[in-house]
Amino acid sequence: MTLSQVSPDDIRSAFSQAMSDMYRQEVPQYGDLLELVANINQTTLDSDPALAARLDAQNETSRLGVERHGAIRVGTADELSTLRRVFALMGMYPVSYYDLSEAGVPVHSTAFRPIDKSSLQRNPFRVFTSLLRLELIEDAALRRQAASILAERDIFTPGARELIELGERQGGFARDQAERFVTEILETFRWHRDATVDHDTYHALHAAHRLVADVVCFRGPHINHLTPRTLDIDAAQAAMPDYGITPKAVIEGPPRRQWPILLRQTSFKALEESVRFADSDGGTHTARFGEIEQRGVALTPKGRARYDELLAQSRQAPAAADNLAHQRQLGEVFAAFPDDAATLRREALAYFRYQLSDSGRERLAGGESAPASLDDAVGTGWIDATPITYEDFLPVSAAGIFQSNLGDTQQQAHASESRSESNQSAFELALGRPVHDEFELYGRLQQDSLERVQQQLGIED
Ligand code: OOG
Ligand code: NI
Repeated sequence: MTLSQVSPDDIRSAFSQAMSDMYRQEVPQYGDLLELVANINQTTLDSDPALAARLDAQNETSRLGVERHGAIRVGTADELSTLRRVFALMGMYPVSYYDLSEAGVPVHSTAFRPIDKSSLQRNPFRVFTSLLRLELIEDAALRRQAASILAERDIFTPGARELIELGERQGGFARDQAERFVTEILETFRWHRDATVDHDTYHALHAAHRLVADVVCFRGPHINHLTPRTLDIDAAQAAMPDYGITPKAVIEGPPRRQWPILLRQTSFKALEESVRFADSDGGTHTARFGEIEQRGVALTPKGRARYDELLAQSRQAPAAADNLAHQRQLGEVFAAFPDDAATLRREALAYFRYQLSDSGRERLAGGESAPASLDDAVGTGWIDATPITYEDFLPVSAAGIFQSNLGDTQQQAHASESRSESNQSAFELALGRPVHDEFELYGRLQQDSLERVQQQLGIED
């Protein structure tokens, strides 16, 4: 990047805003959802000064109002790898591999997101991106037909393709180029009510799996939801009916906690939208829905293994009928998971960012020296340890979100949250590079903060 170039963080922010504006036009209920979440967040911050202070210390208050994730589904390796190049120009990189086929959904996925501290702080926009696995369509003729339909489409405008090349050649964009880039790329995510196939083809693909029809029958990977971040998802779920929104039955992920962990999500049903088929037949298609999420601290591999165990244990009980009962069941099982910052940190269950505290700074200036051990320095208030926010997704929750939008008749997900290696290399081949390991990224954020504060204090280790 040279001096006259726009930072990828600015491009990502502009793109995220443009996407939000477009989606608000396309799906008016999304506007209601934003309003609901903004109200809940304000009330939560007003009534919980400790939480407000914690978010401030994490430098997250400012990003909260712009924080979103979106989701798209693509059909070919070329579409996926070109999107990787597009997102890289916005400072977004593929993190983690999610195999949804274990839950009966014929896709595998990654999430494109910023990875370094300042970019995450600026705007953590993420796009959950799924690649359809055509090989899971059983009927060989239908599989070939789907592949040839996909081979004929280009989900990028000619202008977008030119700008991708240009941006890569220059190592970034000048301001006017960046603006054009955002405008051109937005086209890829737009909803088109004109399907590219006739009614019969749509039905055949739909019968194979609803997602197959959604990916194959349209001109591009329409954004299917944009999710704002709430600070209190239980309150948001309860308030949804007041805004004319019907939530799915249960909140996915861990239960409510004093120290929130990972990710909790709820969504509302997909909209039934009218479409026009290539033979001018009319019909409907459901693809787009609404979702809200609450984010907590990122867990270490040890914490995550504990989470997976408890989640699996909670799933042995018969499914609860409503969210209150579900949360009660989950809460009982998760009582075994520590719920205070000191234990989460000491037992290395979660990642923390270390910073010299105000009082540490004063004491240092006054000539005092800090305790040599990290635990003592945290215990005596020299160093603040604040939770590092989870920036990724959970496969079981994602499967639950997919399922709830496939209609209640389809089976519930029962995959484990554990990582599957099986198809990851095929996905990475299509993507054109390996995905980042989320644990490595969180570990590095923690380690960088630790080294900085140790240097400030002159502590060795
Ligand atoms: C993606 C569903 C997964 C999440 O938040 O877990 C997801 C999709 O429906 O395409 O967005
Ligand atoms: Ni989502």
